[in-house]
Amino acid sequence: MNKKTFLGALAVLALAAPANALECGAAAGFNFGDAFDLMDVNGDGFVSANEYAGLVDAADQTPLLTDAQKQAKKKRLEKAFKQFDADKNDRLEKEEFIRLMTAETQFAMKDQMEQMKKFADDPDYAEKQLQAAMEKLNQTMEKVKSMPTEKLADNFLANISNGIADENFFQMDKNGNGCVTEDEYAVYMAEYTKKMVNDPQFQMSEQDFREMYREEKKAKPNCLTKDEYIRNFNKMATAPDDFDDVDALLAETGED
Ligand SMILES: [Ca+2]
Ligand SMILES: [Ca+2]
Repeated sequence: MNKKTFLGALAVLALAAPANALECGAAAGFNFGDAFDLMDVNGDGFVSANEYAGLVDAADQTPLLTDAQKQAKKKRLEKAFKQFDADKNDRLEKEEFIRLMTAETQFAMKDQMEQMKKFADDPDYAEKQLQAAMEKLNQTMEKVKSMPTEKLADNFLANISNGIADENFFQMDKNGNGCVTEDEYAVYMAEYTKKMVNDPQFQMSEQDFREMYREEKKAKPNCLTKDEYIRNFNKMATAPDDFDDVDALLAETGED
């Protein structure tokens, strides 16, 4: 393997997968506070076990790690969630997350050093790994290129919106049985929108959400499923496009 290929392998190591990107980003001055904001999908100020699972799964996508290394990384990350949850509230506040990522970076660097050593010792192995990684990257690029920009943007927004809805559902469905009751929904949503919407004029009360809950099409009474909630949430998220509804809302709140 010549020097150019070796440098290429280094570049591939730095690519794509979120966990890895976060680590590399940190080296490039991207701070873990920014990483926290990315991981806190629904923006409520903490990373839940559900949001954190995205980071653990991303270990599978870490370029050039062996399967054994990926598994070890996932186990390590799973354990870290409990270890770094200092106040034991099953969620990572910003400080806790930053401490976790700082420790994880050390491990990730060790993994990469091991890989680099293997590459240096075995050029054929390195070449093969590099080719596989490049192929994967090309496939992703082709997929992205073949999609019209508008569709790409729509998908991007839909992913964000569905991600937020998914996390909210996880928070509301306390016993994890796939059903959110009217009480769970109304209490959580009123609290959540209070946090997200600064202008009190556009905040909604628990009573507003109770009415919304009753109007939502549900297969079972007093049980909002995740699919139903995602539909409900997306409807709410796109409401401002519907001018009649905004006018009605303004009229209701006594605003001309
Ligand atoms: Ca969150
Ligand atoms: Ca905590």
